[in-house]
Amino acid sequence: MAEPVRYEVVDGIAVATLSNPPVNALSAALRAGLFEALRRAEADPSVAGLVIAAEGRTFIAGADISEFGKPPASPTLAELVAALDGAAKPVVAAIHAAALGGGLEVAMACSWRVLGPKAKLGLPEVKLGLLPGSGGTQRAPRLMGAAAALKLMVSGDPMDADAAVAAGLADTVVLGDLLQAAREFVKQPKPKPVSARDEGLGDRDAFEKEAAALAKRAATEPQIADCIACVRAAFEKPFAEAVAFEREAFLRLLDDPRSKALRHVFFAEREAARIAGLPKGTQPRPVARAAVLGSGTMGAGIAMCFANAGIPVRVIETDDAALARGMERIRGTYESSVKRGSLAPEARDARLALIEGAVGLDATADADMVVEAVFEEMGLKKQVFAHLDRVTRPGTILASNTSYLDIDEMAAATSRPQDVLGMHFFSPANVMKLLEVVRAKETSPEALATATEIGRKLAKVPVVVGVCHGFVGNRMLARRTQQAERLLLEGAAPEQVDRALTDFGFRMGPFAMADLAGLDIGWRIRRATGKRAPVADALVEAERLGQKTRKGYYLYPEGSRTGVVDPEVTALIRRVAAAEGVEQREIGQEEILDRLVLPMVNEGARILEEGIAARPGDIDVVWLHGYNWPAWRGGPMHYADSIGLLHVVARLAAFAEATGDNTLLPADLLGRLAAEGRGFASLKAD
Ligand code: 3H9
Repeated sequence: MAEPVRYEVVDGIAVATLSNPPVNALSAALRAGLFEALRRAEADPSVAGLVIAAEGRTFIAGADISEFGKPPASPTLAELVAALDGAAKPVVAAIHAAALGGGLEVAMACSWRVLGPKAKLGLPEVKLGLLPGSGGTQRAPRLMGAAAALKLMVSGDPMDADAAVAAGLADTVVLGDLLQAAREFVKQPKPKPVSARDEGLGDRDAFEKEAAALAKRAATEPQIADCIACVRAAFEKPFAEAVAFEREAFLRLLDDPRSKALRHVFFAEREAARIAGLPKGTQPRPVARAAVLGSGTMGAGIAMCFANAGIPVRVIETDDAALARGMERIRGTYESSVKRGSLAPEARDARLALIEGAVGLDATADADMVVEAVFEEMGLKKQVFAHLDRVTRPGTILASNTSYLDIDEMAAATSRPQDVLGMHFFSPANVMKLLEVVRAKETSPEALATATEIGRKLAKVPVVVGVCHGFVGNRMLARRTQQAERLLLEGAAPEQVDRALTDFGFRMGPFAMADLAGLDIGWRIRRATGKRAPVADALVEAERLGQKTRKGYYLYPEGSRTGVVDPEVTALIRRVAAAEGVEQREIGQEEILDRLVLPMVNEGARILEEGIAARPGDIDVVWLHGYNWPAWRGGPMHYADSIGLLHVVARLAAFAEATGDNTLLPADLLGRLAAEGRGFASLKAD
């Protein structure tokens, strides 16, 4: 492998050029190379100073996250930063792109920071449940003032070049030759190190005000509380002591399960973006025009996704009246974004100009991709696919937005099953990030690559899944829904069940969610599939359809979207339980949580066994972006690993025995991993 740091001396100035693809993370080799470059520059009497520059799409993306948890290799980042800070000769960071986390900490230990126009400076550690752990909590406050530095750290978002200079974090933006400009800085007298610029901390009251405003986040996110404590230490402790304090906090956070979960999410998201088993060199097809069939809530939302990404899209309906309603729905959604201030009127106009309405399937003839969002009825879907097969060009991607129907059956209605797949958007489609890309038996690698590539262009997180009822997300959700209903029969109250999940970190529990979505939706699906849910069915039969009828699992007083407990529901549940012959009892919160979550994990294990998902991390990504699973819990499969699979197996087996429900028996894969003392994460290495 090429050396990650190239050292050269030109006209008495040393330049260390970093090259550690893909993002110049501060791996042990990069740290050693940079440390050595500094040593050589310091030792060479003919050298006036050192410029640190980098090649590639980032300056330095930060510490190498994949090294966390491994024994530290010398020089550590802390040693490197201390050496830069204490250098006798001037050191200039020539930052052409993003300098993040440890990357910015390296830059802040230099004498000057010279930026190219595309530079971005940020401390994103909080997003990984961490804080800047190499002096960042001490140097940023000395450069930009403590209050502004705290803001930068807790947001985790980077500043652009001009803003960074205006804030004092960097010295100048250079439009021309960045390296040349950095060399000019070396010729200036060396300023005192940033570590000694205590006067830069600014007003303590302003900092305390900023800290007080963060009280709510600090109570639930330990890294926020630690950021505040470390910046406060900058006022109260000598520099070296404050850095040691920061180090201690960093190491504590590194070991916290919440940070481990967030780091798992970081890698799982990136891994999910790689399609398992795709032949090397597979190229996505260009998609210049799209068509969406149906302009109901889903269809309209999907069409907006294309327009938001700048892709012209035709919305197709069966008649003029339905089309007019659909186009009005789209206009209305954009309009409310403009009213809320989240969309500029010009952007609304540009997006609307990309959406065209048409009646009849023949209007798909010039599309490169068609997404059907018609009624969930197999007969209808097959007719639609057969028609699309006749009118669209060869190679056009034919996608179904079905939530649970068999894509293979739809593909069989065409003469080109290789172009057919599922693109399962989540509601509201223009907001939710998840896109399940469903690979059918004969879907071609090109079609799969095209759908995932388009998913990314639409700002979605695409995850490839296989064909089965409900795919990954809804198949697992069905297990949770089943248990939620069953828990009511056994004596848990709806608010108790909801609280188990909101306490866990979800924004809403299953019953508050059902009331929001409307109870009739599930009821209709159960009717069509011959299933029953005694409590949910009884509520619908009592015309309690949720928020839209102001009563469902809860009661919604006039004008309120927050449900209150309704004694009528308590009585209804009791009646239904008696009719079903289920004895009611007191159920604790811990059991409720386990009954809701562990059967999902079990179903996830079956999904892995069947190859419906390629990796446990893919399942986690589905739940994070499709169902708002709390990121700091890492997703259901990571959560199972974190509590231990032996425990999961024991709990499931006990639930199966107590309820007589054999679907709760631990899946083979789960049992095998637990017996071998392994977790789902170990499957990656298989
Ligand atoms: C830190 O610095 C702690 C210190 O304060 C103290 C330490 C003591 N490490 O996102 P992409 C990989 S904490 C290892 O698709 P983009 C990534 O996994 C760190 N690997 O590209 C992927 O690999 P693969 C603070 C990393 O152009 C590949 O690079 N820094 C790291 O869309 C491409 O990534 C951060 O939190 C890393 N630090 O976005 C920044 N970063 O190809 C985290 C990336 O095998 N990184 N990889 O899947 C990012 O936000 C984005 O990656 C970045 C590029 C914006 C840089």
